[in-house]
Amino acid sequence: MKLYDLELSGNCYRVRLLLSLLGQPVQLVNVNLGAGENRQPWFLALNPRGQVPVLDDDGFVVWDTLAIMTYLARKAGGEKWLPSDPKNMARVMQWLAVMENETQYGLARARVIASMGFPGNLEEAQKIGLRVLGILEARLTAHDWLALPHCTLADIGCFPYVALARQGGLPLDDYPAILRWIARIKSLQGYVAMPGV
Ligand SMILES: N[C@@H](CCC(=O)N[C@@H](CS)C(=O)NCC(=O)O)C(=O)O
Repeated sequence: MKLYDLELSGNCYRVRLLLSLLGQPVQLVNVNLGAGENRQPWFLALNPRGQVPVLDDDGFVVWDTLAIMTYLARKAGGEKWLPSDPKNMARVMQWLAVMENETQYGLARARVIASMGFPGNLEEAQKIGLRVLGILEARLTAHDWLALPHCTLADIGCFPYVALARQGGLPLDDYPAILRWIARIKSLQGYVAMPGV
């Protein structure tokens, strides 16, 4: 498998982490966004959105972390990461909706504005970030994992931008349940880190 990747991207990190937890070897191909490689015709042929990550599994090309994680979980993860039982699948999907929305528009956006000089409304992003941290803290105070009694795609999906929240000016000191959950993820067999996590 080949992953078109960027080391500092939390979106790409989700996929690298899942691949490692699944024990799947991968060849990483760094895409230089700063040099506009993602806007070159060869890359747009892989992903018309011009974004990383993109996975190429022996000629099967899929883009977007949600789609890639779904593919990998169902291909190599049995019933563990994204169960096929309707209720348990829905339990995982509702937290993946949080990954797609609040963690992205709150935590991830605050990070790129505060730490990487991207334009945008930091206060607005932090407000959304604080709201999602509150939701996660409440859930994780009562449960070890977000969706099911074990780690699933829901946890791996939400993890990167929560663990990087400090870079968006949102330290996690007041979120003990989130900190315990981060430690739990870090102790999983096959865990790999990224800079800042
Ligand atoms: N929803 C997409 C978001 C991917 C995304 O925003 N990737 C960023 C890097 S973190 C990117 O490639 N940005 C370049 C661009 O949009 O031009 C996913 O989950 O894969």
